[in-house]
Amino acid sequence: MRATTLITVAPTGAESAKADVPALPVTLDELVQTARECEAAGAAVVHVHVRDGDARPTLDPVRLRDTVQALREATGLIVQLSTGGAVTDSYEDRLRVLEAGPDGCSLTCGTVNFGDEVFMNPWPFMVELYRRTQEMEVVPEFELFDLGHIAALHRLLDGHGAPYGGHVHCDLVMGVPGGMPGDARTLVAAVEALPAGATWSATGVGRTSLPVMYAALAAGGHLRVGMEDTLTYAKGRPVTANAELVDRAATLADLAQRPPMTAPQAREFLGVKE
Ligand code: KMH
Ligand code: ZN
Repeated sequence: MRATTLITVAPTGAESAKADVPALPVTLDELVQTARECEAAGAAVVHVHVRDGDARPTLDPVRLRDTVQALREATGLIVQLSTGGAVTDSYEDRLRVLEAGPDGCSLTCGTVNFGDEVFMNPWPFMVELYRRTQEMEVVPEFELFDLGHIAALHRLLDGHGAPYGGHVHCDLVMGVPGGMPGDARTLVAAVEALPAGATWSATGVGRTSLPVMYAALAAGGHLRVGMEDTLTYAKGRPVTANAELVDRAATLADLAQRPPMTAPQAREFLGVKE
């Protein structure tokens, strides 16, 4: 079978304000439209953060459920909900995200400094979230912001069994101020420390987006791009739409002779429930 590249789009995030970034998709209509464009450009997974009526990040259960349903109706994308939310969200609200019935969710494997804030993921929270993914048949994607998070991932898998779907897929989130740097040598060190058989994507935040993308393709990894992670397409040139980031990732994947994975291929690859 020909090698392919899984492309995930993270279109919104919880950190940027609509007032500062008018192209950010924050309403349900904007998100669905973005998801359609990104699917056409080569994405197979959408990593979702939801906003409220004032465009502020929210984990409101009704909005989350409506969003999952709308994305399923409008696209074939795998719907992965963020359980990271915003740094201000409570553990209880973050655990409740799974009740919206997504295909997958993020599961961050440790606490990390996050710019001037702290993104909290203490061990008991990680374990409880992992247990609920198994019980509720949601495929977790292990978010790794630092090398120490990989040690926590080993501990989680050793002590608490295999993930739902039977496959360990990770995302190296690189270049966050406080986490691991977004460069090739750190990426290689992280990949070498992953559990045997795990697959991985990489995300370079801010100006590390391109170096991380090239390093990931060279090292056989998959890609995550989107306005959650990068607001600048090139120096002095803001991103105008998520689809242009997906389009560039797809072009580079094609050039690397590993074209984008389709959503049905990605479902099988990740072990997502039919
Ligand atoms: N917004 C960050 C605090 C995730 O989606 O799981 C956490 C985050 C990771 O974005
Ligand atoms: Zn996120």
